[in-house]
Formats: sequence, C-alpha cells, structure tokens
Amino acid sequence: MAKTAQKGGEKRGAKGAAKAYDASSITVLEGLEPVRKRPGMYIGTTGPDGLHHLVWEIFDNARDEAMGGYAGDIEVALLPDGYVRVADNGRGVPVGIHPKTKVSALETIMTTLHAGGKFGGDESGYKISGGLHGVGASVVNALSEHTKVVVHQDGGQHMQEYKIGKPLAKVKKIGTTKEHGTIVFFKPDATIFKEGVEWSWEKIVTHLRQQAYLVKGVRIALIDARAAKDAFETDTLFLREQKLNVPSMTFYFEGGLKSLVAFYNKHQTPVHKNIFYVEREQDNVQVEVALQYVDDITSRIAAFANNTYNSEGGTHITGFKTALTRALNTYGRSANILKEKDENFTGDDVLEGITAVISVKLPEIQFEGQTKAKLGSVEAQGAVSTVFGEALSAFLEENPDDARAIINKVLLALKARKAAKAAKDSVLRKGALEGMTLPGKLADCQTKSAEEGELFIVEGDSAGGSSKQGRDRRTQAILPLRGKILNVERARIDRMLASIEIRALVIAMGTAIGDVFDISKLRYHKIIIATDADVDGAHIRTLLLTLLYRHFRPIIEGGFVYIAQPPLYKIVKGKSVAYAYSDKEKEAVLKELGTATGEISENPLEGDEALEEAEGEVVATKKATKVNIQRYKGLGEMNPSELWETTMDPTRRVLKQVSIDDAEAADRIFDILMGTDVASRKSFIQSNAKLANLDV
Ligand code: TTJ
Repeated sequence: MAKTAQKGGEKRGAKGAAKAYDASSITVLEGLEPVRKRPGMYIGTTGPDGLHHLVWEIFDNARDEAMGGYAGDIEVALLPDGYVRVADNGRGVPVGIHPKTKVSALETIMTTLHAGGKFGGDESGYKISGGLHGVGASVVNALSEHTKVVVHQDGGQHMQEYKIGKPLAKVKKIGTTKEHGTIVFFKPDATIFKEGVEWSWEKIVTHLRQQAYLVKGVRIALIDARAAKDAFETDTLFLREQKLNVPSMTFYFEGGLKSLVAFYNKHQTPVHKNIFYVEREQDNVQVEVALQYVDDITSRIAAFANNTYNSEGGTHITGFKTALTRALNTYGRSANILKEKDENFTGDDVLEGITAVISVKLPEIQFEGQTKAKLGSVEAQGAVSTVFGEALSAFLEENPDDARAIINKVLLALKARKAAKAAKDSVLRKGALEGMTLPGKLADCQTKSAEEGELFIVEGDSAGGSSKQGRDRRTQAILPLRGKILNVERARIDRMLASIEIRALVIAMGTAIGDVFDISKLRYHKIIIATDADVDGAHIRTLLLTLLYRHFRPIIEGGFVYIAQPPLYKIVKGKSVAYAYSDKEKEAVLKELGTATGEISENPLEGDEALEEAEGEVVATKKATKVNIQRYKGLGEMNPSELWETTMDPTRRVLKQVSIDDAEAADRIFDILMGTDVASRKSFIQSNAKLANLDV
C-alpha cells in the first residue's frame, strides 16, 4: 500500500496542507491479534462491563444507521447459548467485492481494526464514533467464538460467518428477501470473559432506554429469547414478527430529551409546566437541550457527546451554564422581577432545582483525560452557548408563565444564598461562638479533659432531670434537647443556627461550625445520643446524625459519636431485678426466672406468650412469686439510679459507636423524610409503617 500509516503527531501536522486527500482520510488497517492479546485495551475490562460493551459496540452501528435517517427500527435479542442478535432495517452493510481491497466492505469492517475511529471511503467518515473505544464491530468479532452477519440487500440475503474474528468463507448469498437491513449474531468467547457470559437484562434495558431518548423517533426493542420454547427463524429481519411467547420491551420516544427530562422529573414537583426544548445545528455541531425546574435545591444535569454519557461533563456543560446564567439575568431584568437593587444571579443560583439534559453530536470529537468521561472539544462550548442561549431567551418571551415561575425560583435561591451568608457572617465571625457562654441547660462535667469527658444528648426535660441526678458529674455532661429540634429542611447553616437547640449543641461541643470548624476544640471525646426507644426518639436520632454528618463529619469520622442503648424492659421478681434490651432478651430473662405469672404492664398478649413459653417450668416451681415487667417508653420514666445502672455507668452500659456508614444511611432516610420526593416518601412510610408513625 502506498499510503502508509502515520502516527498521530504527523496526522495533526498535516492538517493545514491543501491536498486532494488529507492524512485523516488514510485508513489504518491492522489484524485483530492485538485485541485478543489485550482485550482490556479495547473494551475496558473482561468482566461484566466489558462483556456488555460488546453489545453496545454492535448496537452503535445500527444506531448510527438510524441516526442517519436510514433505519427506523432496531431490535436487540438475547438468544439461547449466550448469543446476542442485533438487527436494523437500514441500508445493509455493502457486501459487494471492493475493487481495491478485493474483499467486501462487510468483511473489512468485521475483520480489521481501524485506527482513529474512522473508516475510509465515505467522505463524512464511516460513522460518528460513540462507543467507549470507538473501535467497533471487529473488536466484538475478535472476542467472539462465533459471529454471523446476515445482510438483506437488493433482493438477496447475504451471509458471512467468523470464528474468533476469522472469516470461515467469503460472503455467500443464502436466500431472497424483500427487506433491507443488517443482522449480527455473536457469541462471546468464554475463554476471554472468564467471569462468565451472563447477560444482565437490567443493564441492557437501562442502556437501550437511554439510547432511545437520545435518538428520538427510533424504535428500539429488546427481546429475551434465551429460554424460548418453540423453534424460530433467525435470518429474517425482525424476530418480533414471529410473535414469540417471550419477554420483551420496546422503547420509542417521540420527544427525545424532552421525554428524558419528563422521566427524570416523574417523582418531583415541577415549578413550571412546559419543558424547554431545542434542537439545532451550529458550526457543524448538532445541539439538543431540554430542561425543567423542580421544587428542590439540588441540580440534575446529564451531558452526552455523540450519544456517550459524559459523567465528568466538559465543554458542552460549560457552554450551557454560561448561556443559562446570562439568559436568566437578562430576562429577570427586562421583566423587572430582578429589581435594580438586586444583584445578578450567580451560576449556582440558576442551577438550584434544575433538571437538564444536553446532547451534542460532532464529527471530530475530543475528550479530556484517558476515558470519555469529559468532553474536550472547544467548538461544543460555543455551539451550545449560542443555540441554547438564543432558544432559552425566545422560550422565556413566548412562555411568560413558565418564565415568571423560573425567575422566581432562581430569585429564591439568590435570597437564600444571601440570607445564608449574612447569617453565617454574623454567627460565625471568628470567635463569635467562642465568646459565647455555655448554654444554661447544659449540665457540664467537672473535668476539663476532653478525652475523659462525655456529653449525653438526651431527649426532653424529664430525661434531662433524671440523667443529671444519675450521672457521674466528674466526667459526664448532660444536654437536654427539646422535642423536634430541627426541621433543618436540607440544612442551610443559617436556618440551623437559628435554632436555639442547635446553637446550644454547637457551643457545647466546642468545635464551632462551617469555615471556623476546628475538631481540636472538641470538648468531649464521647458525644452520646440518648434518645427514647420509640418512633420519636428514632426520628430525633436521625435528625441529629444528619446534622453531624452534614456539618460535623470529622466528629463522626473520628469515632467520637455514640448511641446509648437504654433497656426496653425492667423485670422484677422478688428481690431480683433484670433489664432487657430487646424482646428476645426479655423472653430469655423470663425463662431464666422460671416465671409463673405476671402483672404484665403493657401488653396482655406479651404476657400470654411469656406464660406459654414458661409453662414447662411453672409445674416444677411452686406457686412462684409474681413477676413484674415494666416497659420503658422513654428515658424520662427511669429514675436516676435506674438510668445510671442501665445506660450511663461506663462499666455496665452498652454504647454503639456511629460509623460513617450509619450516618450516611441516616442522611438518606432524612432526605426521604424531608425531601420533596413525595412518592418515595410515601412508599418509605408505607413500607415502614410498622416502625414509623411519622408526622411528615
Ligand atoms: C454504510 O454505507 C453504505 C450503506 O450502508 C452503511 C452501513 O454500513 N449501514 C449499516 C451498518 N447499517 N447497519 C449496520 C450495522 C448494524 C449492525 C447491527 C452491526 C454492524 C456491524 C453494522
């Protein structure tokens, strides 16, 4: 071959040269051995992700044909014996013998690695490469023990088969057809995918659904024929026409990204009705954006380049953010919602509560870093900024109700930000918390040694009273908190510090908060949460853990936070007293005592059970002394000595140290309970109805 392969540097260097062909059109062909030697280089891993990557690679070919407007239907099917089958009704990969290469385009595509993600011949490039490695069908072929392609074209069915990437014969005509399209079957090589060739229905459904949103108007079907009972014909274009009795799913979204935004916001409360949507090409970059604001403060932005998700964003997101900030400021001013005295919305203000999806398609794509997680192409920034900025301004003009709702929402973010800053400035001015005296309700300990010191956070004044009397006042401090201390509402520092209860806690702990937080000032090395063993107690514990997790994380990470374990029952028989910390323990204690009968205080059913289980021994003992079981509803019901014996005495008590995972879990529950996702909140409460009876 006259044109030899050129390395990347020379390729770029040749860019300016005006020739009939430039270096980028030179096709670099290679055998498939490198793929089998180092599969990880081409598909990332040989685990489940890499295995599924094979499906994405083959699917991408069909999808690109559909994006070109040549195919309207794609069907992915899982077949028996590990095979996957992908079909489209596009033009069909050319099967005629190419005069130069002496083989068909089909064979070339299936058997040669092409560098640079491009395949020569077609002036626009064979495809917009989308897959993680952009190397396509030949890689899949190389890593499959058996591959078969059937092309329906010009009245004929044409077929070629391969074993680990090597053709078994030339392309053969195997029948006639009235259709056109391409079908690829492949069975991944189990010697490469050592973790097994197990397809995940879930993974494939998620991927295909996302692709369907990105390529609107294309019908994408998934069929699970792995366990098909009846025989079926596999060389006709679409299996769905045979009406197999197997599971299947079809995705088709007329609205594209607009549908995707609606899908994301299904469990949210939108603040305006119409979803913004634009699709337009600018400077060779196809731009598509959809967005809608919801009643929430977090933002959800997803960006795609050539149909690949960019988890780290990139130039398209940058362009989006500048245009969004500019358009909303301009509109806010012109509509006089943003008054003269108001300052401008910041980039953060306009992101609160937004759900947005950005998709760009461009011929020569560049990424930052090793993976395709971050888009680097600079032209995407300008194109998104122009297309989206203009369209958003027009949308705001044409939809005044939506515009007003959006601007008011963003204005709320601006005000909250300013209020938060003012509150933070006033409360957190260096030394402000230091200078403050310890709260009156804190019963401090005598020791000044933080290592020895323990702070009990107890619920309510009556528990506060008992524990103050029962404690070891040399090392133990008590801080009673009242009721529902903090409906923190996603915990803005200013709102939290407005709560006297929280301020008391922060001052008692000694570390301050926010920018001036200092763990070395922690006044107690054990912060012990001692709430009641009921639903309210659990709620307050969740709130406290959330507070600590969000604003005092080092205190949790340092292992300074504990949860006290007060007993649920006091069991008295004659002179012996026992405490039980769970129902199971209570039963065990009763058994040990050889219980006869009891004045069971709370629940007669429990008494019956206890009686039944202890029956064998009742016969053996004489008429035994009565057993009294008391169920504690709260710490306040214990007298000081009971509280000391069971919950506070370091030699007898049980403390549970809070791990960062526990706190994270509390934080999640907090979001469900306090967040705006009404549906999950309902389902959480319903599924936990036995445990929780919450006033949310
Ligand atoms: C290429 O340019 C000439 C007309 O056909 C174009 C083409 O190759 N189209 C095409 C390829 N449609 N579908 C494919 C394809 C589909 C699957 C599932 C797998 C592969 C490798 C290619």
